[in-house]
Amino acid sequence: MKIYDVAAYPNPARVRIALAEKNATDKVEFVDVDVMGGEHRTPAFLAKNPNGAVPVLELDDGTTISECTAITEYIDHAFEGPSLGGKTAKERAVVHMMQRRMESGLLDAVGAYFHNATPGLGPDLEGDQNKAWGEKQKQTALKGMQYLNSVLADQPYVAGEQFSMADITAFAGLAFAEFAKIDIPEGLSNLAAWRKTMAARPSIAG
Ligand SMILES: N[C@@H](CCC(=O)N[C@@H](CS)C(=O)NCC(=O)O)C(=O)O
Repeated sequence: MKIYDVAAYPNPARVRIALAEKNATDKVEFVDVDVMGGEHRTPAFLAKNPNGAVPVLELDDGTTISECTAITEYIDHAFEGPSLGGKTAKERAVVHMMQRRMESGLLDAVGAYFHNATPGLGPDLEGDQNKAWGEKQKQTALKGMQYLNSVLADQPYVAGEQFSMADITAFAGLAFAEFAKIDIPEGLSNLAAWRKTMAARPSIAG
């Protein structure tokens, strides 16, 4: 199976962390996509992901799967190792709820700020910016950080007692925020402590 991505980007990082958690990184062939050169917007790439974004998982039978959550679901079920999506009905529901909160309220909000209110990927790729929307999404991301800090006051991981894909999404969101120069508000001590623990995990520290 192949993963089309750009190694250092925040969404591809989610999938790479998931693979590392399962000790399965070497089961995948990584294909570098020239995003800065616009390769992700060519007809050939849009046939793999009509949203024109990385990462994309391509199975050996030719099936293409985009969206990190869907790719992580595949990885979670295809490989042995710690569960990333929860085991019981309740665990799975809570993981998906929190993963989506971390996506819409943090990672995607940072992305919207980066692509709309900063130079983003540069003038060739950011042709349709909406600065006001981007700034609004920065506020959403800051609220998301406050929310996450409150969640982590009562539990060690984003979705409860176990590490999950919700932690991966949140960690990628904070990394993207740092890259986009969104300062994490002062005093979010639970968030800071959790982030330090995450950064030390072998799947993330490398
Ligand atoms: N919701 C998507 C987001 C994918 C995404 O936005 N990927 C970024 C890289 S981190 C991308 O390809 N951006 C290209 C662009 O903005 O033109 C997922 O979960 O995979």
